[in-house]
Amino acid sequence: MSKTALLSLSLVLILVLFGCKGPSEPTTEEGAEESPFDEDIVEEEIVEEPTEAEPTGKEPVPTEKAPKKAPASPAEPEEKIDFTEIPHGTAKITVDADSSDWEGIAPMPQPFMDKTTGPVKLCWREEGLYGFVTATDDDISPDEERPWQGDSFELFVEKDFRREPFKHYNSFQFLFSPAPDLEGTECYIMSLHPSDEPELEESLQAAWKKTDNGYVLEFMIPADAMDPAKMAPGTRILLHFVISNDGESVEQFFCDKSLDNQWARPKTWGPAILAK
Ligand SMILES: [Ca+2]
Ligand SMILES: [Ca+2]
Repeated sequence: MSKTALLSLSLVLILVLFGCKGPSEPTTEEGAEESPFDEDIVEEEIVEEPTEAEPTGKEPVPTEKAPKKAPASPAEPEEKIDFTEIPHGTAKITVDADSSDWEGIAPMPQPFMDKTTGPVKLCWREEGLYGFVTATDDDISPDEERPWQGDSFELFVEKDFRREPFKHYNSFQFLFSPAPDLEGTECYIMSLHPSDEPELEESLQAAWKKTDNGYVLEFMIPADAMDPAKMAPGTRILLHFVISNDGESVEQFFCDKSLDNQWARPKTWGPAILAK
């Protein structure tokens, strides 16, 4: 073999070897580009799995414990109210100005006058609210049109115990006056309230009688006229009463009628409760 022939053969071998290596490199590069993308997907899948599993495993535990952990909210302390008791009249009462059916019933206190007892008795029965008033008055002179300006007994009742600052459809003013001009024990009777209910006024009963130093007056307000205050133990009302002599308040239960129009402000009247 000549030298020229050997060189040619060597060149051919070199070209063949070079030609085989050249195209193989890019395929490995392409594979290297894909691998990081695949790893990301795997990582995401691994991360997602525990986050979904954790809450589902813990959820039942707190929902079971929650009611036990939540303590009963402490009840708000009720406002302390001093109620004056209106006794229950166990014996039948006849509205006739005779006090014999009141012997077992104690007189009402009069906190406004710092008196634990006074000339007014009240009691309740299923049929209504009763009262017996013993007034000292040496000259009986009622005012039929404006009883509060003459000799009279006024009873103020807020029947729903809302303790409103101003009079409303359930705040009532009942007025009873001795009536020397009328026959027998007949009285002047008036009912003042925001709504006009003449049948209510007609349902009120009263009787009076002169005494040595004044008069006595007995009355009854029927249960229907006291509605929504039920004639039952525990019923709460606001109450005020006044005995007037010639328009001047001489006996008062809970506030001063002549001051700041308190006669028209239930909130200034006294809390009272029907006793057992
Ligand atoms: Ca009687
Ligand atoms: Ca008088």
